Amino acid sequence: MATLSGNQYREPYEADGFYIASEPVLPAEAVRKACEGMDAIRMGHYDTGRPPCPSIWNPGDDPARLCKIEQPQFASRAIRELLVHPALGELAAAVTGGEMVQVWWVQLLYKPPGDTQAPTNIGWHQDRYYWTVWEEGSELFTAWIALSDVRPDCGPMRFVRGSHRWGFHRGGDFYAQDLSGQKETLGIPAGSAWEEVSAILPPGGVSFHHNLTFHGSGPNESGFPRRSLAVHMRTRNSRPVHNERVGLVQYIDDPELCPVIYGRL
Ligand SMILES: O=C(O)CCC(=O)C(=O)O
Repeated sequence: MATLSGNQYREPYEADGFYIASEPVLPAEAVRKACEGMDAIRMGHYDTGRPPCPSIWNPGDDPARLCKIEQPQFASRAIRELLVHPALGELAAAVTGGEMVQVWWVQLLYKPPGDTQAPTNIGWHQDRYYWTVWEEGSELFTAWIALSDVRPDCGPMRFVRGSHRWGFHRGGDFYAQDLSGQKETLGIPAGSAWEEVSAILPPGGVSFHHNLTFHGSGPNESGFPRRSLAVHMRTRNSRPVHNERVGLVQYIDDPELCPVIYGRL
């Protein structure tokens, strides 16, 4: 059903646990507007009239810390529009082979630059650890949209190649700051190689990763903010535990907030 043909998208995703689209997928104008939406949310201005979900970073908090805001599409029209751009859904379907793709949770991530003591690293983790509201085996993945130029010195996300085949480990921690120390505690399967691949992306570029792929990121030494949206998606092969609408899945029946961006539910 995917309109982007061929296995060039799906094969690397299945082999490596990630796919990096290093050419812009989303148009510059839509990305520019989403950046304005991001700035507005960071200042507490919501053009939809609705705030994002409770978040670890709130307007007025230390600008030197990593800013993570939950469900920014609740609060910004431009971010909503970016998520439903057809190119994103088509690529997500091509990468995962999904006949249906739905956005079910979004995180705004703004990693400030600077040689600062404030925590801006993102520790090694598997997203599945945080997604216990979904039944085991659910097809869940993340599209990470770059809203700024994500160069090697910006603290890009780093994927561990093939780690989606290592099973589920409980040792990951999004908030860990010592990435090299943490790596030693993760219990990598014997005989497996730890190979990190940086997701270098232009504005509008997108990477996709499997829910078991280990990933993390270091400091932003570029002098300008690293801006992105982590867009958590699912295919039809997914189901909330007991089919209940609680926690992270509580909004999935609302197509305005959790749009189906490819196929039909
Ligand atoms: O932005 C990062 O460096 C990591 C984001 C992340 O953990 C995710 O998208 O799942």
